[in-house]
Amino acid sequence: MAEYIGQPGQGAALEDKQKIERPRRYKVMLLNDDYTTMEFVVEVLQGIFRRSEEEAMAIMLNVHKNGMGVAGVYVKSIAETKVVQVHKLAQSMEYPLRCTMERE
Ligand code: TYC
Repeated sequence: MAEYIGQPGQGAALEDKQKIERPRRYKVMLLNDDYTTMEFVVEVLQGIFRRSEEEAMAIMLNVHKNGMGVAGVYVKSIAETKVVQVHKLAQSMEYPLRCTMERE
């Protein structure tokens, strides 16, 4: 419950007795495969993860070399939406691109 302290009219301060926790964040990961084109992965990173062309290229190459990598970090509902968007777009193009999320 929030309560006001201080004198009325003197710029009352708001004190919140509930502990406010920072929402948990989730890493959305892209996984490498042998079939999805590099161009498509860059498009996904630009279109869904709002990365610049340079960032998208660097992330894609990191995933290509190391097997997986972080596309972005979000609160849970946004991360879940991104995973669904990636899979829908990849399926529509018949690419096997996989995307997962894990708690930061
Ligand atoms: N390894 C793919 C290729 O050589 C490119 C690729 C990169 C695929 C990242 C998926 O998450 C991925 N065409």
